[in-house]
Amino acid sequence: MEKKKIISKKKEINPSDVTICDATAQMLEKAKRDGVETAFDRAANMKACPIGADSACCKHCSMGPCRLSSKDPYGKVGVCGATIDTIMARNFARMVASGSAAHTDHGMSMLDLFREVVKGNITDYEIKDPDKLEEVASSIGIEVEGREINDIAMDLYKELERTYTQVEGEIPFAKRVPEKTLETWRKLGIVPRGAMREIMELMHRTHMGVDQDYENITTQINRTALADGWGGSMVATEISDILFGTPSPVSVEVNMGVLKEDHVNIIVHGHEPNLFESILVSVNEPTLIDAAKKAGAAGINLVGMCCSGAEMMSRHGIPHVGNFMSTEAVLITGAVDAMTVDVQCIKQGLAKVAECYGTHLITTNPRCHIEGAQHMELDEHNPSACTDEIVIKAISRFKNRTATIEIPSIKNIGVHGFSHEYINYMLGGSFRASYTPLNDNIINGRIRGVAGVVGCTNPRVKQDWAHVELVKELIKKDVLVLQTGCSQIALAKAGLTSPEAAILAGPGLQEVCETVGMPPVLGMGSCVDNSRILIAASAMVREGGLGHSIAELPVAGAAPEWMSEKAISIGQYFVASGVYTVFGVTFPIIKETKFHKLLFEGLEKQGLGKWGFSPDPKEMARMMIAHIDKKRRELGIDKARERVLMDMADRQALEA
Ligand code: SF4
Ligand code: MSK
Repeated sequence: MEKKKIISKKKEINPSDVTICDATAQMLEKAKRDGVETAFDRAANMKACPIGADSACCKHCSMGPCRLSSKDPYGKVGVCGATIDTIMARNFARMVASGSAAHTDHGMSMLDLFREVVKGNITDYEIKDPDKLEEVASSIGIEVEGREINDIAMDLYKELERTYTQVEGEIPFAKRVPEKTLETWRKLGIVPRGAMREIMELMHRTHMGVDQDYENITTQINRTALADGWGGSMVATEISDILFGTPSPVSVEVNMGVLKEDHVNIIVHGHEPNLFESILVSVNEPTLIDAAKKAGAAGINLVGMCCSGAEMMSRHGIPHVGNFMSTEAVLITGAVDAMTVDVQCIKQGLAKVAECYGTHLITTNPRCHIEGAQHMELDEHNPSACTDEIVIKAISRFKNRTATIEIPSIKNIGVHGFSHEYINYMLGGSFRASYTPLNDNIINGRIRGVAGVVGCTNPRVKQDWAHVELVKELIKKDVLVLQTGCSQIALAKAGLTSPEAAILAGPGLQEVCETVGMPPVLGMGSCVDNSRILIAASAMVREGGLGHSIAELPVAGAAPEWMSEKAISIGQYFVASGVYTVFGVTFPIIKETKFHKLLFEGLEKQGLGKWGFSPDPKEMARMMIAHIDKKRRELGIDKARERVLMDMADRQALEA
């Protein structure tokens, strides 16, 4: 019998169905005309594997791969006898190990750079924020009084190196953890020793035939995630601030309208700030500006993307062109002369799109090469050799542009750069910098609680939609929102990072925002900068009046459009620190299994936080607010809130 030919037809996407970012949608329309494919098209044509999505398969040895059933999870076991709980816990553990490795390796690179700067072997970077250096050093017990900056810096380096290499004991930043939270960790045996040891042990324990008890695996999951949040990520943030400056609020332009047709456009995308800092020097080099002008350009336009961009907008007010799901779309403008990338969240698909438009896609980090991209390694001993060359390549592409250019004329302005130091100062004032006003406003109920809304964008969800809907709902209910990473950019594009957005907040939060002149949504930087949220939470505990551990605070976290393993590690370190953390999109565990119950209920009973899940942002907000209200009740401050609402109602009645 003649076999019927099956002609598979690719599903076409409708841009307005896959993103609420108008600039990205406009570029997806252009992509269709230009015959260019993006991750949005691939997602529409790639059905996610349902067994993989539930983590119900194992390929840890060649007796498998073993596929268990999501519908009947206890119906069978792997060839070795591994149960569904073991298999899911091991898979989840390896996501945490990988995410934690990414952040800690980034942090270690920053620390390597810091050491070489302090030793004088690298001279193109310097200690820009000596106050922060002293503050970080004293926070972990290093004497600073009357000492030379370089001596303090060397001691700080030696101490922070333990974050990675220590085999026994507690990581240095454990000293910053509120006492009661730390006690819980000690009791559970989850205070990290050193990141290398924790990640190594987690990989060992998840090897075939080692740890086959989901509860015991979870102990090491917690320890490894905490080695990220209070270790690698925190070191990355603190050292970057010391070397490049601690952010303070700055007005920034965001969205694709920041590209300029008559300029040489260069985008930096990735995560490590040193590449961006050096390229910033190169674009200001008079000979290179002259070269750009000779090529017919009005100048050189340097803009950021993703988390590199989030760091640079916070430190220097450099315009930001978009988040993770816009990285291909921005190349479709045809206006990008060079996109340079270092590590993390860099889609391989960029190489093909860049080729279509003649854009130079340049990798600069030895850890990340991409087939089809040009590799030009950044050597911190002589960074301009790489970054000048990138600018020269961009100029030559400008001179020989052939691609049709279409730049969406959309720009949004917001205020970003709220480091925890600045929040302290902003609320308390320069003479009494403290978290007291924040705590007071939470206690009196003007601010109901604090939410961290962070994380990626993901083509399985309408881009930016879940972030924006969730945050709008939270601020409407008087919840102050702290943000990092791609989520922050989603809200910036929606106009919610400007002080004027206070009008969208509930009456209590609006009053606080208007008094201080701040937006209801505070952008704190890149995804490693989630450590700033941990420090802010610790400061709230220390300030008093809101319990003695992070788990007692009226706070919650969310990553409504997460996609990376780093996001899972971040979620887990927030949970292990005591925060109720709700994820969207999908959760890589089968419901109604023992492992699920442990993550979603059991950890809270141990004195930690817990996971939550909902793909619906409104439901997510409801869950977070219910948790915040529960914490307020437990703290006995729920009545204060009722009083404030009564005051407000009274005032409105008077006004009427
Ligand atoms: Fe299958 Fe066990 Fe091997 Fe995993 S470790 S692939 S469950 S036999
Ligand atoms: S870049 S990890 S997509 S936030 Fe940090 Fe954005 Fe998520 Fe990457």
